[in-house]
Amino acid sequence: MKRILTYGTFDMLHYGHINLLQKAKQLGDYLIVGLSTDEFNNNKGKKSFFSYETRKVLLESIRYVDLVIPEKNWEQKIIDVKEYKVDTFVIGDDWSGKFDFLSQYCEVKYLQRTPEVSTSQIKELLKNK
Ligand code: C2G
Repeated sequence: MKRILTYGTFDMLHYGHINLLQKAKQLGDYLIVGLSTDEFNNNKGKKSFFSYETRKVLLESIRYVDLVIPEKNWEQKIIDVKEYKVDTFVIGDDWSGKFDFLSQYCEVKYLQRTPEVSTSQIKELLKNK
């Protein structure tokens, strides 16, 4: 069984996220998503609209997602890759090159980001309504 791992905040879930998750799942058989906790989001300089628990329920309802784990810090990726016997780490190409260090533990793939949609854009539209 080919195991895939990705990470993200996945706030205000939209089709850019779904595209990424669908493409990630197509790379293997089992998709693990490391979901940024509210505390880690602060560390990332992001404030999500939905809480970790809400974002987790939404992610778990997506057919491509097999397991959601908390992403609490930048350092856990190597541990997660080993613990979950990950074959491929995948993330959007807005992170291109940033996680190449994982290539000694698993395959690393950067997938094309879906243009023209983002959580910040959706928040902006809602604010101006
Ligand atoms: N994404 C995408 N297309 C978009 C928006 C997002 O493909 N229009 C992808 C991102 O590239 C990422 C995933 O969806 O792979 C989740 O995006 P975010 O929630 O913005 O995640 P981010 O804040 O980039 O967190 O340790 C890694 C970080 O936790 C990644």
